[in-house]
Amino acid sequence: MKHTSRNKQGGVALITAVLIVSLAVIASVSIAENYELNFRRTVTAFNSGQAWSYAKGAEEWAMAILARDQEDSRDYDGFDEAWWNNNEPLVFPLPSGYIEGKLEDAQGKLNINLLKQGNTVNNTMKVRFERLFSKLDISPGLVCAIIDWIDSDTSNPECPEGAEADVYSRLEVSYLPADQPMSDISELRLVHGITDEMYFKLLPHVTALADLNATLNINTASAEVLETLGPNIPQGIGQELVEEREDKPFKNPQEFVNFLTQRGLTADIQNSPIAVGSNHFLLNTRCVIGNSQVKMVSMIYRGGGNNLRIIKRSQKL
Ligand SMILES: [Ca+2]
Ligand SMILES: [Ca+2]
Repeated sequence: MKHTSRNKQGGVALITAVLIVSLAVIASVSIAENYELNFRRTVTAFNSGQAWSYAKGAEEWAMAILARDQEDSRDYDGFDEAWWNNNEPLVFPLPSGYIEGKLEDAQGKLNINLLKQGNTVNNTMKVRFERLFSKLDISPGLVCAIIDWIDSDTSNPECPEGAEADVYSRLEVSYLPADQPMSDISELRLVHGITDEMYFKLLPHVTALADLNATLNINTASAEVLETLGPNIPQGIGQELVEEREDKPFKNPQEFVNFLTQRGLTADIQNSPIAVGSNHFLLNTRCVIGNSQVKMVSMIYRGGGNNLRIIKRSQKL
């Protein structure tokens, strides 16, 4: 009996021992997995922290280039200058990764926020947008919907294709228009009537800058945008202008006017002037370290006297 009991006790002890060993194995595996996970998390956090630091460093680099450009040539900003790299990013190797940066002019596009001038519609800008929309096979009436999106009025559509709050509130997923200037061009996707296809067609030619003094730079504007700057500018003239400025950037707006005059064309730039330089540049940065990637867009403001600063920064997916 005692023998049986001893055997039983021995059996229990053995089972307990096996259980303890099993628990210890499970615990150690779990600790190892957690350690591995935490280690990987720490490495990722470290790498992405480093990538952010490099991306911020790229801003300093871009501002130095723009400062030098200002010192070298105060009279214009064009594609023959050092800040422009043919729309290609400059790539720099890093320990276990790389960083790339691309600078572009933010003033080479039609600014949606200029469609309003105080409380009234800027008709010169409205007509430019309508011309652009027609060129891109988008209904020019939709310019009204954009004006309604940014104007403070909440109930009177600008034209039949316009849209104020009541239109948005009747949508399946309803929302309200901003009724104020756009803070980012991506808001255009929310404007009633603008499809994704239209948005991506418009994106190379339109922007949303808060600074209403940011005048269109004709040295970086697209052929399509250049053709919106006067009535009846035939298709092809924009491309001619783009080719002409390649070797000889415009040094003043009058050179552009003269180009049109020589071809019997006119520019309507009185109420919304054009410029040959820029104060706003976009830096697109991508930094890859190990498995971490940081993509950032920084808006650089360059005022007079080497006054350079970042005025907007957003992370891209
Ligand atoms: Ca310049
Ligand atoms: Ca409105």
